[in-house]
Amino acid sequence: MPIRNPEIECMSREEIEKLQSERLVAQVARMYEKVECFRKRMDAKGLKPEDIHGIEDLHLLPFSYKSDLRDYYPYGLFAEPLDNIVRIHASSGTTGKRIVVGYTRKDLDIWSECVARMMNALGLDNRDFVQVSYGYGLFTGGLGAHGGAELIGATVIPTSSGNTALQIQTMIDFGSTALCCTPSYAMYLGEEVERMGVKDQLRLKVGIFGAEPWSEEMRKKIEEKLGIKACDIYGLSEILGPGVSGECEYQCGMHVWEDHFIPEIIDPDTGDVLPAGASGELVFTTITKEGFPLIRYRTRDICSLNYEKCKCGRTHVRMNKPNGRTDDMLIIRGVNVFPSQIEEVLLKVSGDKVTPNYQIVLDRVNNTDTFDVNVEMSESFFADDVKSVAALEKTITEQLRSMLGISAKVHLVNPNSIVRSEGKAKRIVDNRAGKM
Ligand code: DLL
Repeated sequence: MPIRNPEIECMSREEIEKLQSERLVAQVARMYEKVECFRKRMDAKGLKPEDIHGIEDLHLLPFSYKSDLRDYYPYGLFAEPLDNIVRIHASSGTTGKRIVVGYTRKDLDIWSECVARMMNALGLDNRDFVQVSYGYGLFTGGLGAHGGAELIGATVIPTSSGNTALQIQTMIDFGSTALCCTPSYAMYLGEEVERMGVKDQLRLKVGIFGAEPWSEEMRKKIEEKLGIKACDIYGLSEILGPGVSGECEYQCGMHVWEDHFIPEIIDPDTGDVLPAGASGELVFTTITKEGFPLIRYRTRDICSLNYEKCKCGRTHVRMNKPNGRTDDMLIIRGVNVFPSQIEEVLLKVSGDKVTPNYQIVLDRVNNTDTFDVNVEMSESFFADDVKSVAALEKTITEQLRSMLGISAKVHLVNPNSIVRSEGKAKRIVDNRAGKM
């Protein structure tokens, strides 16, 4: 498959490190001047920008965290005046407040370039029809994939998510050759295609799926059902959205675009950098971002890095599929959910009608996540009539939907019916393992 930018994508390790060092030094100096949170952390460590000479000094720099985005909400971490910010995206925070990021024009161009590299790596070009079925909006999936597809000159079909029958009709009528969506939605589309018996009417050849963990078994099933090559794409709102890394045609790890992002793997407990190949928490430093740069951002995703040269000829390091997190963030139907957000809704909505005993039950039925929230009623409310119970369930359901952007089935259950734990409360029952 053609390589979009061989001079960059196939650089030697020495060249990559030289470029990263130059960019890191410049980024640190710039952020020290412009971002108060970063300057304070550097000062607390007794560090000045002059102490950073290259990537060999990366480990000296302070970490940054998701909580920083909450503490400096909404624009406090931006490194450019708002006049230069041309786009905002947002994602779930650990509380009701979302995390907010901003892009300059140049940031958007780099983002599109990162996605375009992957699309080209999968053989897509201006003859292709790319159906973008990730959600468009504050979520980065839709507009992120869109920018890359336009840059390679493909014809973009921006269907956004939902309306499955219309998605399939669009694929058939418009001749979509590539599909971008979450893997669970791809699986669902595959099943519907099978049920409708229209697989032979599809022209799809490639799928670009990410935003949530998925297994090799799931990959095989999607490939079979849709008759495509299914490839993994990774990203997070804080760093870039989709395209921080992506698979090439060999599907053996996602190339991290190292001219823009420096990945590290650390021990989540000690913060120590782990040797190449070890599994630990993934940390990113953005070395070209203008609007919302981050140094040593703790992603909470667990994975490892592989520095061996890939069969495709690209030298940029490959990360394996993230296989867990160091925090309690759940990804339900592609949407990030923190149990603390659910707790916040329950406290706000219910007064003394419910107890703080609740349980989130997740499962996977027909390849779609089910999401149930069981909440114990208080003794006094339990005595009330069925109508008021139904009304409260409805209110909690609506509030959760407005907080999280997805629907949960809320069940008010009898007092003392949720099993008590002797240690930490077991708030989450996740039965999805092995069903992906
Ligand atoms: O999910 C960005 C994205 C959109 C990536 C479309 C790929 C495709 P957030 O909503 O901020 O951003 O969620 C980021 O999702 O920290 C991971 O835990 C998880 N995640 C993203 N991609 C993958 C993947 C987007 N390919 C969080 N495999 C990240 C496993 C993934 N987990």
